[in-house]
Amino acid sequence: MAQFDSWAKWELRRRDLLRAGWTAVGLAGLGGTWLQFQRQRSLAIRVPPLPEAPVPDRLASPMRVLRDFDYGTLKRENGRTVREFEIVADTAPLQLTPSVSFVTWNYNGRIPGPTLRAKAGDRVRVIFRNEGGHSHSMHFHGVHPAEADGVEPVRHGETTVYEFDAEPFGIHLYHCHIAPVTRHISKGLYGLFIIDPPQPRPPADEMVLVMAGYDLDDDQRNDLYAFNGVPHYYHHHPIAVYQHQRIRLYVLNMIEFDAAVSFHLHANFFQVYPTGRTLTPSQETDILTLGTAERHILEFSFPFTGKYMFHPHQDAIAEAGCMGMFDVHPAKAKV
Ligand SMILES: [Cu+2]
Repeated sequence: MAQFDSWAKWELRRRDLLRAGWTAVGLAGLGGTWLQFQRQRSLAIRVPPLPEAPVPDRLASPMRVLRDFDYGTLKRENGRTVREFEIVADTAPLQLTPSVSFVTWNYNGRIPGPTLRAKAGDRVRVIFRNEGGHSHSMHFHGVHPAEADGVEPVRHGETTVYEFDAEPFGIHLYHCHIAPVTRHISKGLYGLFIIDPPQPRPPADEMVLVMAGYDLDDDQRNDLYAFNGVPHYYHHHPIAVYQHQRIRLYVLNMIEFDAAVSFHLHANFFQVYPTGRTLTPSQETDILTLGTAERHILEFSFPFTGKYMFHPHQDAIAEAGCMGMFDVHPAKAKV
């Protein structure tokens, strides 16, 4: 359980830091109330301990990425709640398979980048520093003025600030927008940007699944694929969940070079909240097709225990790394 212990300590440290930051800026009654509410809600959800598994690389840690949400540092300015995020672009090698090392471009030393999370109407301030060796940027999806659109290059060694209101609620993304954009994205410069609705969604075991591809030889075709950065990871290290408990997936297709892929869940059906823009589902299905940058919220629970695959139904893509499994434990089991 060494990995879980260290992860749990890391998570506790993160919460301590959040709590400390909270007190420091005196946020009682402000956006902090919402954060506190989110935390209390999450206590109603039981999350199985992470399975014992080696961390494949310090750059990518799919089990940590899975349930990690960055709420930023809360500040109060001119009567408004501001969420401040610090993002650094960097370059680093990532071990994709035992025999394949790939030079990534990444945000905050991880792929995908941090899952940034705000509440609709918050002011969002992103302090972006480029240490990557090439020009990069952060382009956010959502509604904002032109100056916050993130299409201007930020040169190596420079810092820029993107500031805008978090609108509209839903599941969005950010990515580098420097040409050739496909290359900057497929090297690893992307992440999720979740804007929660004013009335929070019901409690659930919330997870992030970002599909991506790797073009190893610059021929504009992907050679490997992955959920949350590392090919085949959740296939070899299934995600433990509890039977009968609501699961909420934030799913993003960030695969370049392939026009579209699907997301298919075995032995179950899920409810779809398109782009997270609704509070009621639009359909129930077991397969959903997503173009590049398309993303949706999916909700379901498992009626039976056991192991169940999830993957694109483009099976060559699944077999090249975009494959995962849920391991469903009995509702009252002590895992
Ligand atoms: Cu870039």
